[in-house]
Amino acid sequence: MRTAIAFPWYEAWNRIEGNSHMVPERMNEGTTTTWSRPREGGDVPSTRAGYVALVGRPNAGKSTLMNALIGQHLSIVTAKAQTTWQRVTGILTTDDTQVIFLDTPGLLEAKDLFQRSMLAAAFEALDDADVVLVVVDARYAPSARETAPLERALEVAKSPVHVALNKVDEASHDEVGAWERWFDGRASGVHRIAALQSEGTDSLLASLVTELPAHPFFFPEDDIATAPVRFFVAELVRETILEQYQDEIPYSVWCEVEEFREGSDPLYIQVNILVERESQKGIIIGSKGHAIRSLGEAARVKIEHFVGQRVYLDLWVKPLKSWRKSRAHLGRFGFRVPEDDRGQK
Ligand SMILES: Nc1nc2c(ncn2[C@@H]2O[C@H](COP(=O)(O)OP(=O)(O)O)[C@@H](O)[C@H]2O)c(=O)[nH]1
Ligand SMILES: [Mg+2]
Repeated sequence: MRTAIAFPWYEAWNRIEGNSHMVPERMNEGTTTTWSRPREGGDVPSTRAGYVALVGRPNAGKSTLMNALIGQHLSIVTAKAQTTWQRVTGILTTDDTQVIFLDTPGLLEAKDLFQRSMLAAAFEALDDADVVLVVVDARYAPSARETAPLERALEVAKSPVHVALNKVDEASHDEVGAWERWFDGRASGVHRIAALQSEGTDSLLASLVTELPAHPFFFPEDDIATAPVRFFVAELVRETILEQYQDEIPYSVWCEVEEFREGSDPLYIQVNILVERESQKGIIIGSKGHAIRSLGEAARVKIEHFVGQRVYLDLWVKPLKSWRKSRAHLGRFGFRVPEDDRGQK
């Protein structure tokens, strides 16, 4: 599925960076599927390009790894499980290779429509991948709880599978060895890494690249993502909510950019924080507004770093009753609500 790429990212990003000349005209048409560099002779492209899907259990370090490989904080990361809710695409381009990473929500036992939508995003990425990169938290032994969801993913994977045994900075020798034995015969390559320290990531990347097909680049060389800046801004607010609030609050919140005032200085951005229940609004705001002020300050610093300019962040909290249970709301927010899910709760 490599059609209908969304391009507002380029416009906003390049405006911010002042690089608008780097956006090919036709990228703005919205339906272009490929973009190729000039080829050197014959029909075989001199470049490699393809999709690598990062899949694995919640908290394995998939997003940390993608960010380390891209060299940008694109996909949000927290110590809490289930941080990534939707697929996030990150693009790494070198002279002759373009690797498009698909970061995905964790493989979990999906209990409701919301979780099934997250799982669907992970499986969709598996389907789109030229290489599947299974990321494992090697601090835990390969118990049935850890391996059962991986087995299901491996069953549907049609492309070569590589494994990143992550967090080797903290994992014991025994656990790492046990995982290597478990993947023996199940994967084309097993790599020991510590994504947080970018340890082992270069040689992992080199192995992934050898699996990619000869193909023209899919995206312009300067692009690092396919989603609009608005998506990343909203995600940074949600990341900060995951960091600053407890219990069910971070899982009841969806953030969306309501207004992004181009050209303003500081850049005015209004983000709506949608909560499931009226009572959660008070918790987000906190006594005398303390909580939301601290949220706003921390999120603003992250967003300023991301967009490279001063930002005025205006946060609004609004109830959107039971949005996690609504097909319509989930669909509008970009979740992959499974088509055949109507009968299920
Ligand atoms: N010790 C250690 N922690 C890591 C490493 N990679 C990721 N983490 C931590 O694991 C947690 C989950 O990471 P995240 O990337 O959000 O996992 P995801 O749910 O698989 O995307 C975060 O607290 C990361 O800082 C690593 O190599 N070593
Ligand atoms: Mg993640």
